[in-house]
Amino acid sequence: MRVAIVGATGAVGHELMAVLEKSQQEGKLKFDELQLYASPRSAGSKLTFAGKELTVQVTPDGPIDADVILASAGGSVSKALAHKWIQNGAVVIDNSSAFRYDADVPLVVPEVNGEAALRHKGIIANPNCTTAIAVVAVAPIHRKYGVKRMIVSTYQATSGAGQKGMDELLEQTHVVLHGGEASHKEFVHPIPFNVIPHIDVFQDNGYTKEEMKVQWETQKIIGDDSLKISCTAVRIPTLRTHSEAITLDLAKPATPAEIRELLSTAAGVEVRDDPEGKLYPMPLTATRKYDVEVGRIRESLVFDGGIDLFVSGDQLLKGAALNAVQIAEYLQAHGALGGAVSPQLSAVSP
Ligand code: A2P
Ligand code: 11C
Repeated sequence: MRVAIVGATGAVGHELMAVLEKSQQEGKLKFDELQLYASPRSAGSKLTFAGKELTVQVTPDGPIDADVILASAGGSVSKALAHKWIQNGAVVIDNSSAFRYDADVPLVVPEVNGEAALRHKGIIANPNCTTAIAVVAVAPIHRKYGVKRMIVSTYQATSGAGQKGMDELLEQTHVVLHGGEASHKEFVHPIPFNVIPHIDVFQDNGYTKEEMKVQWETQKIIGDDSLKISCTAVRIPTLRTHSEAITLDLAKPATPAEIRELLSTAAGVEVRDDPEGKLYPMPLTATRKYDVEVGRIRESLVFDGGIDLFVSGDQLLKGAALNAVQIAEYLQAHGALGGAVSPQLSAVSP
């Protein structure tokens, strides 16, 4: 069983390696070869996986001889190359938005619609981070109570713009703290001490593409096009955890206690909800955590029988790398991935 990472030197690539290592140690994803790819800029550089040095290679413009390819080098790279990578039978789990809305490409969050992954035709899409983080909390509620309408306001970390986004936050904060004026490149305005209600490009309806992705992708993952979602997506000066305030209008009324009880056993969720004890989801506590924190669960004052809640989830983990590896684990657990497995990982030389 051979795994490849395209975009191994990026922020998500880094997390993919960490999540893969843990998954292998825990016996979840069994594989015996890891190939690392990035742009020509990084070719020849070394990255350590499970105590072994692996060499980063130039991303091929043709087939990749692997069983599964975890791609996180951006939409344009995936769009141009993914169909070539899979010519020898590999499956791509793609972190970009290049294929998410194609009818024959499953869009998968394993806790919600893992079985959709089994119907792939060579490409499986990993959702937008904002959607993946929200949907682990909302899907169980939808299954039991029926979500009719959903209002989401996001607080999105700079990691959404990759390693360069996090670097810009740290560097420009340093500039401001030393009396300078912040500049910006990865974001549309300076990010230190600011919030920016503009992520991705504006659409004709006045919403940004990031905001529309939350509707398009949630509908596809949950399998319900009648679920209406209004989203306001906002970039904030944090490093790597997205938070979201979510209001749900439910078909069947629910109490906060019922929702707390339901989510306490939901996969991928950690209920963190004790306002008296100052316990609620926050980037500070959700960062580097696999589970999405859910709290501030309370009755909606707008929708009768509706619910308000707050979630925080690590953008690089459930929002990207972790979800991708979980899809691979799901495929393997269902006999849909990988051949022979040896206990030792063999390093791949270029
Ligand atoms: P490189 O480090 O060689 O530029 P991030 O999202 O953190 O910015 O990371 C992007 C990842 O995608 C990096 O690993 C980067 O490699 C890789 N990448 C960017 N452009 C290409 C390309 N044209 N072909 C292959 N990989 C690319
Ligand atoms: C952000 N959600 O926070 C974006 C990043 O569709 O995969 C991921 C964009 C995507 O900037």
